[in-house]
Amino acid sequence: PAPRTVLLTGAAGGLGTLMRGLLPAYGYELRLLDMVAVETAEGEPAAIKADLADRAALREAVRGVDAIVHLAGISLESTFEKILKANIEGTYHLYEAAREEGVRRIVFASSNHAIGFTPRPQGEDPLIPIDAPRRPDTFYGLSKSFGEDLAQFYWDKHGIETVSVRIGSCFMEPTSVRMLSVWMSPGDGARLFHAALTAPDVGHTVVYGSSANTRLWWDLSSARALGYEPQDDSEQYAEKLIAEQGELSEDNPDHAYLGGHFCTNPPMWPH
Ligand code: NAI
Ligand code: 15L
Repeated sequence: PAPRTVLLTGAAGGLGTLMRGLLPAYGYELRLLDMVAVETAEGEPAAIKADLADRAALREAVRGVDAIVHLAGISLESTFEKILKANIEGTYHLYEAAREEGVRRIVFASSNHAIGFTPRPQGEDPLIPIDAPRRPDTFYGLSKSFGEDLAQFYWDKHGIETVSVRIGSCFMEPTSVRMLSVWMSPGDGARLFHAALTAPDVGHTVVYGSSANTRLWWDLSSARALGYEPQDDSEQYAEKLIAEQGELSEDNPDHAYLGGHFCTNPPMWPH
């Protein structure tokens, strides 16, 4: 049966806030978790305030849910020590809680930065396939690479299914020329998470997470195979962004790779 009760970790964050608004329309009953207080709207359930380091709290949080959408973690570059605790150990703790409580499906927020040092397609180059070798561009990207391996391991060893979504940039609008290629509209994000929650027999499936952008860099076929049908295209923002910022020049090291500026000058998590 399709999952109904879903634990959403990272519910206070940017993507968590967008998905809290959009996923209930698909019939999900969300349980919210974050280490910081979640400012819930009227009608939303009170959130669980817990750190991914708190095994007992995680076990209680996952008890009885049909699936987990795992967004919590450090979402930009940070020190290795902080990434280790939040993203590597934290994701392990969540999978252990899922195993102990019998949760069978997880949607893992991976990132394009797991393959950030992949040269971006230029001109007529083919789209980047989903089985391109991983080339993390940061400790952050390295933690997403670990998360994908962890997901594979929990499928092979414990039969817990995961869809790892290598999200591009999910924000209300694209704000850079690079984002024209990797943008995922919030509406498409919800469509993709819904497909990842409901597609049968996913085992561990890795997909790119973006809209059907005209300037797309990667192959969406593994996402489409789950039933994902993107409805949006960033192209409507192209003229304005290119007028403001100029086209990506091929000799600019910041734009030579899929991960863009994360390869050279990654934005740091503020906490
Ligand atoms: P965000 O930084 O706005 O939100 C992350 C949330 O996780 C925060 O509310 C934070 O309090 C919580 N969190 C951090 N460490 C935690 C811990 N140890 N225990 C419990 N909660 C903790 O990030 P955003 O943009 O909402 O991204 C959500 C997820 O999606 C992240 O895992 C990020 O790496 C991933 N992602 C997001 C992309 C995007 O375009 N927004 C692109 C690629 C990946
Ligand atoms: C990510 O992984 C970050 O979490 C998000 O904030 C964006 O910076 C995104 O990648 C991106 O590549 O634009």
